[in-house]
Amino acid sequence: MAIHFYWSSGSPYCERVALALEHKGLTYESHLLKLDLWEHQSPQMLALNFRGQVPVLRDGDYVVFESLAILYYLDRKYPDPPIFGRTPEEGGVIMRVICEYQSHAEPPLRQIVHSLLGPAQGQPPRGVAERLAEAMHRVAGEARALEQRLARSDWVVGDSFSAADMVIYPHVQLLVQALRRPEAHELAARFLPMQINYPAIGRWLDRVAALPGHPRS
Ligand SMILES: N[C@@H](CCC(=O)N[C@@H](CS)C(=O)NCC(=O)O)C(=O)O
Repeated sequence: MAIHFYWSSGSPYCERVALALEHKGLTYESHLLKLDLWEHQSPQMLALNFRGQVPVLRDGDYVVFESLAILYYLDRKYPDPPIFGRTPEEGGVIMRVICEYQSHAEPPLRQIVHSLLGPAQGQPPRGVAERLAEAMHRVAGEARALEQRLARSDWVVGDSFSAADMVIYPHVQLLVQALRRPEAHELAARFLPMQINYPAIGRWLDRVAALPGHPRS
């Protein structure tokens, strides 16, 4: 039974799943959907995910969406190599780090990325700029914790590439891309260059970028 992966270009959530599929060496059929043509909202896609979002994974008759749920399913179904740890304790830490990331880092990070790379790009108005500075402050604090982890190990948790790396990496990559825009110059000052402010995160970004599973087309 074939695995079908429905995804869109530039989506950090889809990249999580691509990283997991490649890391596990799974064979799958790739279905690249064009969001600007509303292909993710076609009747066929809405039948798979009523929310009309990607990523979606179909494995035989089984359908799962929500990127984290897909990672979990893949790990239960195809456990080797594991991405949620080799022991319950390691699994607990991986899930904790993912939950912490989703609670504390992802919302302000998405705010920044959306503002700089979303439909209303350009120099933000004053009130928005203040909110972005506050978001950047929160992201920088969370990044310090990540920097400490990565200064001790090549990977976010333990000594191998895990679901924690897969969840966090695509957003950090997108953040760096957003902060390199000229209008983000001031906002980026405490984050870039990575080699100076967050050298271990910078090396980790290169390490993950060298792995297969970064859909770019
Ligand atoms: N929480 C979801 C987020 C998925 C998501 O936001 N997907 C975006 C692409 S990055 C999407 O499908 N957007 C189209 C839409 O919402 O209409 C996950 O983790 O899978």
